[in-house]
Amino acid sequence: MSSSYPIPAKLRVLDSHTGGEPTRVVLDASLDLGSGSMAARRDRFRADFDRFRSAVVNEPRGSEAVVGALLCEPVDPTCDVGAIFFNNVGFLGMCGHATIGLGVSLAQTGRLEPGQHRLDTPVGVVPFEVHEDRRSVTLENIVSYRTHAGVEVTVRGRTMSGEVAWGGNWFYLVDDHGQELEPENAEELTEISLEMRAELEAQGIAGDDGAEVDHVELMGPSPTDGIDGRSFVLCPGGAWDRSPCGTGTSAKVACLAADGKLAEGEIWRQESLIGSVFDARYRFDDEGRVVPIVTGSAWVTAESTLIFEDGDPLREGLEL
Ligand code: PYC
Repeated sequence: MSSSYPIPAKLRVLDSHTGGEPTRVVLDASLDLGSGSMAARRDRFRADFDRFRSAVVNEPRGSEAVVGALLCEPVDPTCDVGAIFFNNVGFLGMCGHATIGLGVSLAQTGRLEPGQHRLDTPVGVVPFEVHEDRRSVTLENIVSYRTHAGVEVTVRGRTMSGEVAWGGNWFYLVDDHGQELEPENAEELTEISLEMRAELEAQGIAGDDGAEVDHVELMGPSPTDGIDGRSFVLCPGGAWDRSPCGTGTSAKVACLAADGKLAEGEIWRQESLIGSVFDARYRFDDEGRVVPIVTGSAWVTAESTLIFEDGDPLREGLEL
């Protein structure tokens, strides 16, 4: 962190939730992130402004579930919006629920018209459509794919087999975990998923270029007709995603496509632990790669100004 960087006294934000998962869009941070690519700007954010990240999303102004979206000028000239996503412990590549939250928040407050837009992110360009209701958004995620199948982990004496896939973040997806995916089990599911993640790390299982597989996605059946699967997603900072997780749904779709279990254009409806739903499908790009397309809805919860008073011992947030 650059110790000379002052947390601003005030910061305007838009808060929303997408299927229960909070997003905080930062409107006017004016951080000097340089003139490089979006990934280089994310790296500069991480290196020089990490206290800012913590101040915005952590308690007492946020919570471990909040994903921040720093609104920035896009680098790609075909884009009209840029964003860098971050959470209680660091940075995300892409974030599906936050892209939906961002689109709805900007549309509901008159900053973006319904229609087609293009979001520049550190991991690629994400075209998205804000629908006329200004409530729902369809995003075309970056190319998603499975890198490993049949990856075994043993936790509490049970050996499970799962897949590693990229959907804008790295996921370990497991079906045969033997757990009930119910909200009252959230604490236990979190513990088990943390143990699985530690086990993956101990085995040296990683994504491309040695990237940490920092999300765990437990899949199971839904009790509701018309829903194809329920997911519990553990996020990098130990929070669980209240939404079905846009990048996690993308990773799932990539795995289904790899197994020939979901055809191009066919709908996969994935719900979260609390029953919120994303509709997903995919198309093949020119190189035959899977491009997930995810639709969900968000609700604005606040248009506010965060205040960082001089002398507040928690000005930089509480990093637990
Ligand atoms: O929706 O992609 C997502 C996401 C990632 C982490 C939390 N939500």
